[in-house]
Amino acid sequence: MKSYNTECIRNVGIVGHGDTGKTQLVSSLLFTAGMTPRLGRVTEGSAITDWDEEEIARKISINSGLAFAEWPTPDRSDKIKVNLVDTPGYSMFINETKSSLIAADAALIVVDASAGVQVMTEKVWDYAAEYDQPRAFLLNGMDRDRSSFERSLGSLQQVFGRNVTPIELPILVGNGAGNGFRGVVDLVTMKALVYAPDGDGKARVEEIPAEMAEEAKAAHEALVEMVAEGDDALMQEFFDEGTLPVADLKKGLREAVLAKRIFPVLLGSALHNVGSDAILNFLAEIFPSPSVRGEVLGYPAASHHPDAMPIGRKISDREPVSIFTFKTIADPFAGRITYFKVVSGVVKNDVTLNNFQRNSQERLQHVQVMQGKTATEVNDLHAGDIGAVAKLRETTTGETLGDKSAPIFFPPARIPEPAITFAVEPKTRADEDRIGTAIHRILEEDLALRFGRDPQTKEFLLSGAGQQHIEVVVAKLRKRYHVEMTLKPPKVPYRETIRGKADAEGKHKKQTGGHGQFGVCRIKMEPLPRGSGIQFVDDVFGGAIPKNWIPSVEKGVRESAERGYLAGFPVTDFRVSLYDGKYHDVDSSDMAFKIAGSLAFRDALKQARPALLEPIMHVEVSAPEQYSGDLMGDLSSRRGRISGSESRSGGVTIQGQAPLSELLSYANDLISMTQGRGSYTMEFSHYDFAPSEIADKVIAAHKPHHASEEEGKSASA
Ligand SMILES: Nc1nc2c(ncn2[C@@H]2O[C@H](COP(=O)(O)OP(=O)(O)OP(=O)(O)O)[C@@H](O)[C@H]2O)c(=O)[nH]1
Ligand SMILES: [Mg+2]
Repeated sequence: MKSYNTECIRNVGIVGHGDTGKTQLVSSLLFTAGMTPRLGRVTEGSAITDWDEEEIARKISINSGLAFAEWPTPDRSDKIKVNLVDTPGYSMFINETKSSLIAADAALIVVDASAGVQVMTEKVWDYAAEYDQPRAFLLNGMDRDRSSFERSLGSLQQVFGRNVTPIELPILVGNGAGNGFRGVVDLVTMKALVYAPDGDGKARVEEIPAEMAEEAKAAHEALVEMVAEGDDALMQEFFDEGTLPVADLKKGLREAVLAKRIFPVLLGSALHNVGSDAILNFLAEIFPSPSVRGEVLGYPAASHHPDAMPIGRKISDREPVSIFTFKTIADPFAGRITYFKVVSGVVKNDVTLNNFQRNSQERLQHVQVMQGKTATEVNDLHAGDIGAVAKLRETTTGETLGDKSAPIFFPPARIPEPAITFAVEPKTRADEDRIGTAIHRILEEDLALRFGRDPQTKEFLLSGAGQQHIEVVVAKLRKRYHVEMTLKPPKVPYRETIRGKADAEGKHKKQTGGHGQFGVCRIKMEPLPRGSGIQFVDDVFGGAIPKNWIPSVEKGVRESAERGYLAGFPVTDFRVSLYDGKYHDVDSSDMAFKIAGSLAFRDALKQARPALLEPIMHVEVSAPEQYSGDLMGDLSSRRGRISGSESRSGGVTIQGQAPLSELLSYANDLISMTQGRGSYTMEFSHYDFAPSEIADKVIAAHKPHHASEEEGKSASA
């Protein structure tokens, strides 16, 4: 395998709403570039980047997939290596998209030409903007019956602004449906590109059809004007000549895209392989090479402080080696596979690098490039390239490795906290024994997943982005690791807090044989605003409790706050001030004061009018306009509050907030309400008091074992 220099590399994130054809597109591009002998198809389970068995079974992307196309350009003798990062579009798996898009230098946002902008279109736009990446759109599915170039373009411009500019126009026969989408007019070269449906993806170049000439000329001029706007010399040339030579137009477009002044729109049918070579030309010629995006910012490895001064690293072979890991695959047979981007320097096969986070050495045996699941070993990878390596000892996703002499730490993608928690139960004792190792591997792969144990019920808890996410994990556990788990109904992570103030004493005194135990503390407790957490204040004067026992009281308070009074949920948003106490020279101990702190806390909690908090989610629902009324009514009946709704190109997007407890079955309910045409996202927003009738039910269902409370009563009496 040839090795590619930085200037000959493009890293493109293929992103977009679910089911818009991203994975099919990647397979069609790979076939067009001659990378695969057959055109892989999602419907047949043969798409190159959906190779995981869960993906094949469900026909959706769950993981990001990696592939590359080698593609020639007119102005270079070498081919360009276009690395394609195919990402999931479903909201449940969108965290995976965010964490792998970080490796790209530009994003191709795939939009369904019959649906226009959808919920996840905006989300992935935001991710690309967060990473400061140039963006372009592909209106895919131009063969679909209900597709419309004008409507989709209108919806894109309405949401993302007038800088969304078509660089192609559709050539349609009849109404365009089925195979009536024949190709595109390339507004840069002003040629017609005509394709054989289900062919090799390469265009026959023709003159623009006469009936489109006028429309094409107007669109061409609009494009030229947009490009020239940012460049005085081009503007002058445009005024003098009335047009621009193709080479100048391309150069100007490249610069405008890089500067995020223009977001080009391309057209295609991934399914019928129409438009593919023009897309590859665009990715290779107009999208930037890694180096022209400038320096990558990192931090001195030693300092993880958020205010630390960043240091820049040029994407160049001449800089010290540094790589950033953006994905981990735990293969039960091949072991751990790590995807990484070479930020600087040249990574030679079998090199040993320093992991700056862990301060340990990792040997990169078998440096590879990926074509879906197929790995090919390479001798080296240059700055800006993307590759994979098997069997790193301890490195996981989001870490920086590099040359020991030049430490740097690239910030990882920020992934939100899980939205939902399920209790899972091992089917047998053997399953219980195996769960630990298996789940550990899956956690490494999936940054949006959490696993733990309920301190109260001892149940295993799995938290993730939604029910489907958790179901996929349970399926993986079964198929890959032969661990059988039963999924129980989802749990709402309620919290408890207080509404009033209290003053309490905790006294622990025991006289047994020799050494006694003695500790007394007095505390005040008061509520804090939502989101404050727990504050512990030392207000002890005159040594009523010696300094060294004060942390013991705090420990007692904090540990005790893990189980609330009402229903055993963690207590939060309060301040405890320790202001007095008593000690004994011989009998006082760390343990005695910890118990005293815990007793004082339990007593104060009871007095301070404990209350139940429930998580409130931010929800965004999109569906065809006709469902608007039903969806709003439904959200209100879920104790939801609607904060806005927007209509565009036949669709409506509704935003609002609702308690998580009312949304547990929303995924399924939405499907039946909208005949499967609605989609939604849900994100944790904040905690709020649960209304009393709800709180009463939750408390009744979670009757805590009152052991700790009994203990509290006897001791504080
Ligand atoms: N008619 C038509 N169907 C398409 C086109 N592209 C993809 N499809 C079909 O749309 C479905 C979804 O395609 P995928 O490539 O899996 O979509 P995706 O965007 O990768 O979906 P996620 O990864 O799950 O978000 C499949 O059944 C494809 O065959 C297209 O251009 N025209
Ligand atoms: Mg996909």
